[in-house]
Amino acid sequence: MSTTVVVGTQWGDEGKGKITDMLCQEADVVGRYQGGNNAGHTVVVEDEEYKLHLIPSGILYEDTKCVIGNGVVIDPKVLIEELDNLAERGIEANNLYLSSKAHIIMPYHRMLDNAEETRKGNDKIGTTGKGIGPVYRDKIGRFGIRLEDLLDEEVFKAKVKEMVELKNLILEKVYGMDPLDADEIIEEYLDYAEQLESYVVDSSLLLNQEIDDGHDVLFEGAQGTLLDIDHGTYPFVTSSNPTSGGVCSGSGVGPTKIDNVLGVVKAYTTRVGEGPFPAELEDETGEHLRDKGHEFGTTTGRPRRCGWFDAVIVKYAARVNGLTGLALTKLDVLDELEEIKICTGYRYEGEVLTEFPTNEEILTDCEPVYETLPGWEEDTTEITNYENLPANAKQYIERICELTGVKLDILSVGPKRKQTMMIN
Ligand code: 2SA
Ligand code: GDP
Ligand code: MG
Repeated sequence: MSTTVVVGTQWGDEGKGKITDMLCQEADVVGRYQGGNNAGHTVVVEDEEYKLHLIPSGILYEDTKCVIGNGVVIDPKVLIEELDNLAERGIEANNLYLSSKAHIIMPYHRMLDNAEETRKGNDKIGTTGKGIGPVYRDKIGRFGIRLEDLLDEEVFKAKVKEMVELKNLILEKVYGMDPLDADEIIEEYLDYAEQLESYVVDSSLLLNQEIDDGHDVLFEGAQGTLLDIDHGTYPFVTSSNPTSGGVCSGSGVGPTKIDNVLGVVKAYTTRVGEGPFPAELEDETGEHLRDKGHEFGTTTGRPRRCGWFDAVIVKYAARVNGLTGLALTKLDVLDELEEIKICTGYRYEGEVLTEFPTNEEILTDCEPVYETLPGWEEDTTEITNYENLPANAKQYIERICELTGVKLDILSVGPKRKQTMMIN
């Protein structure tokens, strides 16, 4: 029995959904602890592809309990749509649990997210437009509306009326938008309340009981380390803590109960949205990675920016997450390249930095320092045993482990379950 956290070590989309789904074969419970439906986690089972946004990637196993923790922000409309879509494909969410303390996304959050981005123009963050920043802002500002409020009609009505009055001032005066009608929102959301009520629980109690009963528990991070509000490339980040520390506050499980922190890492780097990206490739190789890796946003469809593997950021991710192992994904995307580069440092004002800079300006203005390794120019997608990998592929992986200081636990060479090697 163990408690394992699955975190993204880069800018998200490392393949956390696939890795979580794989680990769910053994897990009894899988929980989300931060983010919302900005996330897009893809799981491929046989020829079926599932894109999950709010529901943990354990839902495809009948007996795995799926928990949406207090640190997650829930758009009830999206959650109900996701449940309906799964039901249409024969997947019933009998084992879904929602924290009563999770905050809910309201229509004004989505509207403000998009209005603020438009207002920022060239300085925009490149958000997913799902209302994530505005809902977390209300949570921290103690204006938030939680799932438990939604279930109490009188409390909910009062809160919505107060908030709509306040938000209408901003929508009208700052953004010149039409005001919202509180009664319409109340009617819409009370209908959601009826549909979601049966899933709502004290999720901290549930998770701790599961751990104390000796069950295997997984926590599935969304986004990635460099999108963390504290440790990421601020201000070009999301508004939650995807790093492993976020598990404790976002689920109500203490740090002494966590055994492993598995860092999911793509064999190259991608980023969607604005912000610095030292190892970015704005050339044919970048396009090759995007085409072969199908690097388009799972939630928004936006093309992802692509670049070489950046060991500086993954070493940083190892530090801030306390990684115990790596799950390296998408190695197969590099199969056709003649040579492959790894960014090992950043050159800035005549010095080479090998620790991730805390200053955004350095990250924006630095030059990546690369070392070049030979490619393997062989198809790896059918390989099921690490020893059978081409020598140059093994050399590349070993160099990644050496530079980041973390051992390899899992290797993935395709989106399917069977294209996965468990190393340890
Ligand atoms: P937000 O919407 O406030 O969280 O956006 C803030 C930044 O966080 C980035 N972000 C993401 N980056 C990668 N993947 C995410 N999920 C989707 C996916 C993204 C998509 O799986 O592909 O479909 O576009 C995700 N969610 C948030 C976002 O790009 C901003 O840089
Ligand atoms: P997540 O947000 O970290 O769960 O990642 P996404 O699902 O947004 O993006 C990862 C994409 O890569 C998905 O389309 C996966 O099906 C796919 N994928 C995962 N692992 C591999 C792999 O090893 N090789 C290839 N070619 N695709 C993979
Ligand atoms: Mg994703």
